[in-house]
Amino acid sequence: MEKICVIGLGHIGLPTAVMFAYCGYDVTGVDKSEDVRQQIKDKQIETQEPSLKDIIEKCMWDDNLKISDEVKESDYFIVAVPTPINSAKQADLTAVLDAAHKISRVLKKNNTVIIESTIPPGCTRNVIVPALEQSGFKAGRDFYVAYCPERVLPSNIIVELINNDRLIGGIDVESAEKAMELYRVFVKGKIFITDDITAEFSKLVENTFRDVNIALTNELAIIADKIGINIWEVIEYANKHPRVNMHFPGPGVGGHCIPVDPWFIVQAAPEQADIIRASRDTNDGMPFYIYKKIRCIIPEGKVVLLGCAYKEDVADTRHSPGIRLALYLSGDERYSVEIVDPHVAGYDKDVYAATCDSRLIVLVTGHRTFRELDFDRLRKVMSYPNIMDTKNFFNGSLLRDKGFTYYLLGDGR
Ligand code: SAJ
Repeated sequence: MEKICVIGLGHIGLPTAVMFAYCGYDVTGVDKSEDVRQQIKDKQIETQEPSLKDIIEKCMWDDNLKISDEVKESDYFIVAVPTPINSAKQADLTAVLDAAHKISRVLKKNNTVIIESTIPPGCTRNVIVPALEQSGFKAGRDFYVAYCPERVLPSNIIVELINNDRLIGGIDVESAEKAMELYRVFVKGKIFITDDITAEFSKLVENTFRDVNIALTNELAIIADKIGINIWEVIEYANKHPRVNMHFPGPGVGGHCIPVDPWFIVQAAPEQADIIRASRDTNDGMPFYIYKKIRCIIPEGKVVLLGCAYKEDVADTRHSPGIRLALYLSGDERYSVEIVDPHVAGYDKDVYAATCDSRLIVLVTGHRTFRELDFDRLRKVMSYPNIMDTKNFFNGSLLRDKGFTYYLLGDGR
């Protein structure tokens, strides 16, 4: 059976490696982290994907999923390593280049190299291909190169890997077709073919579209607070229009993609990307805006944040708005802050213990377990019954009936 080497066993690389192994390929999963490799071997991975662990077990039992720290000779190479931004908001391509150099040392004629990591436009052909050609082989002539972005939602990865449409950008048509043949073994969605730069840019645009639209609603929420209207009602009514589908305000934008990908476009066109940069600044400014609202609600005292994961029902805190908000509060001697998060290790799990003597609860992440809170009990343990809701998560009138003072981001009060 053909061999596939997947480099980077994170949120995307591991499920991708497992899918190909499940389809019978001889897959080697490579990760530089000994902890990551050991967790996979011991089937102790942190995942919200129940089926993932079962599939890993099966593939390792069938011995067509091997875990290694070394890039091995293969027919296909898939690069799924992180591409974070550095402090200058520029793409950090260290991991992608490291993977390309390691591939170049084992590359053979007619191999196919596929990049899944999110990268700035032009990176495949101007940065990665030259690194691969250090093998002595010529891209397009001796081996194939394609860019194939993923668009899966963490916590639903396996289903979306199989069913979502995929876009494949080849450095030439043959490269795109080689990659399409490979993904067709498990992708049931449509597969669209284009060139590498168009595929790179499309991925960035998908997430930039989301970031800009979230920024619009965050700016509207701030305006609604100023002019005294409820932005959530406005969005509900605006979305009744057959061609309007607004996003929603919140405490900021977290995760490893939405807050990062737009900066790759700004980097490619710094003079032109005004709306994109301004949207990033708006979204990144939301934790501080929430902090200023807290200062207007209580002059001092204990604040409890419900949630620090970047979004509901995940354990990921990358670029998390809740963590940023907690830093503002803990840096202000007038406040003490505690975080309750049922999913993220190292934080309180007992809301009632954490909210003892608190003056304010702030809903930051809409974990579904927060829907079962006993507010009568919370009312008894808090010293002041204040609740701020940054996601329109709770039923404000019910809380007011229970004696809470309920504050909602963007409702003009
Ligand atoms: N958020 C809002 N308002 C909204 C939607 C989201 O404030 O209306 C916030 C969330 O709370 C979170 C952040 O934005 O902090 C990101 O949320 P997300 O739902 O976009 O979650 P991600 O980053 O896990 O997934 C996105 C998805 N991209 C798009 O929806 C265009 C996913 O399909 C991508 O695969 C993923 O980024 C990625 O890996 O690129």
